[in-house]
Amino acid sequence: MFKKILIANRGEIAVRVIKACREMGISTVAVYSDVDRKSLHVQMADEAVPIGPAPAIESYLNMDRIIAAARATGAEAIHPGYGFLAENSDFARRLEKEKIVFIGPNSTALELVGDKVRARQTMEKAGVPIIPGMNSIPKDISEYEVAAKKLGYPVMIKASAGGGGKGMRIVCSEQELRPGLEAGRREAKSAFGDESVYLEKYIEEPRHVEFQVLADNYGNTVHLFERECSIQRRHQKIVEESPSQALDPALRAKMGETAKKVVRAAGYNNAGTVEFLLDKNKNFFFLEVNARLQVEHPVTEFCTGVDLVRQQIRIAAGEKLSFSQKDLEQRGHALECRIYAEDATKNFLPSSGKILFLKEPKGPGVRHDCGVYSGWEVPIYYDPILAKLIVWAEDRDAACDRMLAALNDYAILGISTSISFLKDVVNHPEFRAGRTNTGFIKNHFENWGEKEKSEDKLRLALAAAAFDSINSGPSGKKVVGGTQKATVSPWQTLGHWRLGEGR
Ligand code: MV4
Repeated sequence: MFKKILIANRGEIAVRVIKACREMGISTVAVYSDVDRKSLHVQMADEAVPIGPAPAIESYLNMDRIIAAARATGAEAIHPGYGFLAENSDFARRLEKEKIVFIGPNSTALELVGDKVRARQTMEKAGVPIIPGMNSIPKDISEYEVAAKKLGYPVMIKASAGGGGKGMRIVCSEQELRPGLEAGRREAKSAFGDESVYLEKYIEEPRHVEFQVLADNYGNTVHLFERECSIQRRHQKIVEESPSQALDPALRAKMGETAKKVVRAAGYNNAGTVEFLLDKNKNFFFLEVNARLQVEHPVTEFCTGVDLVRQQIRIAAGEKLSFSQKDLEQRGHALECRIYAEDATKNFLPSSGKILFLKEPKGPGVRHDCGVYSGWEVPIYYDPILAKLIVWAEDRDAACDRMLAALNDYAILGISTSISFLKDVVNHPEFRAGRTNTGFIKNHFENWGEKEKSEDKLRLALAAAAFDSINSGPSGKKVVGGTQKATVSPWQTLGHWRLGEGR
């Protein structure tokens, strides 16, 4: 086993990896940019190395600086977290040459799954269902026209080097195809440095269901069931859960076996996620492989009891999987809400500034994966995720109740967060009924920000009144024996008030 690991990331995921290392008796090296000098991951690691200025391209994406930091500290392996260099096959290949272990898949598999068209070819050959569409990049526009006509409109333009929704567009008619392709190519060229685009049949309001997989270096492969991630806004996931309401045991087994087939066909190892789209008739199609530990991995950890980061590290150290498929089962129901520093009433604009107060929810079945602390300043340079709130309960209804109670018990002051928006999502009757698909936010929360803004003034007035009544005795609570109890800060007894979100 490794003695020392460098974590090439920041925020809640760096903290998550550090915690796994501590449990395993592995020392940790954090890296940090100039604006992250006081960040939680830096404080928690055994050692910390500065790697450059705030812009990610000069720090967290700077391979030379990160490799130099590993050399200088004697770290034998690097955990990339998610984002940044996590799915960069050049980085994985460089580490292979440098004899530093990349805690992730081998560079060849990483390269294959990063090329969507090649991945489609490979999966089709392996007998994995793929969305009807093109399996090569044509030279001539006329070939796109022929393909689109054959597929039938609407079709979707996707970038071969894309993924996660970047560079996608829907085309509803032949007239839109040419301008769509031109714009799509331009976008792909500037975003990925590769203008290759291809067409797929457009699947309307699908569900996004993904399977967690683990593969060791000896050909042993397991799946750890699914996560449903249909609640998204502009390809940003908001709420994730396991199990999915859309699967029955037979479909789950079939998709799980298909996910393992994907892993084997790609020569993939370590942890990964196989994404599927599920259409209205419950047909499923392979979409892509996410070759990293995902943000939403804790819902799988809750339902299976497997620590995915520990497994990643064990596999990277050359150990065999210590369990097989029959040892795994899904228990109960888990939900995750992503806590973003953003203002839902200002079109979800990122919010930066100092966190003046943080009260984290606690309790049975509540997990808070947090990358921030009270007094810390949120920088503008990176993904605005602050923390994740994950709950587990015996069934979905109980998990929703637990999530709402935890969100109500959660206070972050000084910056705007997505907490109030999340409460309304989890409380929505369609969500409670399990009727989620990728159109959920657009269909039910289009004008949420405007409505929220107008209700805010009323809330402030009510909060002021609550303050007042607290100062004259805890509101709604009997004062025992006629003597007044010590004043309770409203932040300790916080219900569903929202105050001080930077407005
Ligand atoms: C699609 C699709 C419908 N039809 N492909 C989005 C993320 C990326 N991994 C692929 N994605 C999709 N691909 C076809 N042929 C729907 C999505 C999709 C989606 C699309 C619009 C709005 C939200 C979405 C959420 C998940 C998936």
